[in-house]
Amino acid sequence: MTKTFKATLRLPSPNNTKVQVALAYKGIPYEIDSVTGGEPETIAKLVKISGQPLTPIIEHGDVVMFGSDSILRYLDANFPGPRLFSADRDEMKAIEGWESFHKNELMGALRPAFEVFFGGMQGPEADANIVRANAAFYEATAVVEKRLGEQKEAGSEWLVGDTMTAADIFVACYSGFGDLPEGQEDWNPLWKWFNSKLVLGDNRELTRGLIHRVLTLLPAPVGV
Ligand SMILES: N[C@@H](CCC(=O)N[C@@H](CS)C(=O)NCC(=O)O)C(=O)O
Repeated sequence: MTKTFKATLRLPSPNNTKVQVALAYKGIPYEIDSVTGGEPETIAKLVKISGQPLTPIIEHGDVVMFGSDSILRYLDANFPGPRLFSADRDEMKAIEGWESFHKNELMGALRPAFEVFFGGMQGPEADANIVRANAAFYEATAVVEKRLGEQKEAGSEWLVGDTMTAADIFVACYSGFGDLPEGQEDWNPLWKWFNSKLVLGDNRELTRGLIHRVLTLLPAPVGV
C-alpha cells in the first residue's frame, strides 16, 4: 500500500515553497496541512508532530522530517523522478554552494525587509531598511546573473548542470520576492507587499527567467 505523504506548511514562506516546488517537480502527490501564525495551539501541534515549532514538516508513513533542505534530500533519496541533487561530485558541491548562498547572501539581503513586514516597523526606519534590502539583494543577484550567463554560454538555463536542481529551487524561492511570475503577487499579502517594495532591477533578465521557470511549478498557495 502506498504511504500517504503529508506536508505541514506555513505558506507562502520560502522554506515551505521550496518543498512545494520539489514535490511538484518530482510528481509526488501529497496532502497539505496549512498552518498560520504562532498561536500556542499551533506551536503545540507542530511540536507534537516533529518535536520542534518551525515549518516545513513532512510525514511519510512512519517517517517525520523537518528542515526544508533535509526534506529535499529525503525526497531525492527516496523518490524517483527528476533529480534535485547530483550523482556528480563537483555538481553536488556546487548545489551545496548555492544552498549556503541562499541561506546567507539572499536571506541576509532580505532580512531588513522581513523586519519591516513582520516587525511592524514604520516611517524613516522602515524606509531605510527597504533601501538596505534592495541594495543587498541587487548585489546578491549579481552573482546569480553572472553564473546564469556562464551557463547560458555552455547551453544551460540552470545554475548547475543541464536540468533544474535544488540549487535553482533554493535561489528562486528566495529571489522570487523581487520578481514573482505574473499574477502570483496577488496570491497573498506577504508577496503583494514584497512586490511593491523589493525590485530585482536592471540587468537581471536571466535571474528573472530562472525565478519564473521555477515558481510556475507552485500550486496556488494559501497563507499570510
Ligand atoms: N532551517 C529551517 C527553517 C524553518 C523556518 O524558519 N521556518 C519558518 C517559516 S520559513 C517558520 O516556521 N517560522 C515560524 C516562526 O518563526 O515562528 C528550514 O529550512 O526549514
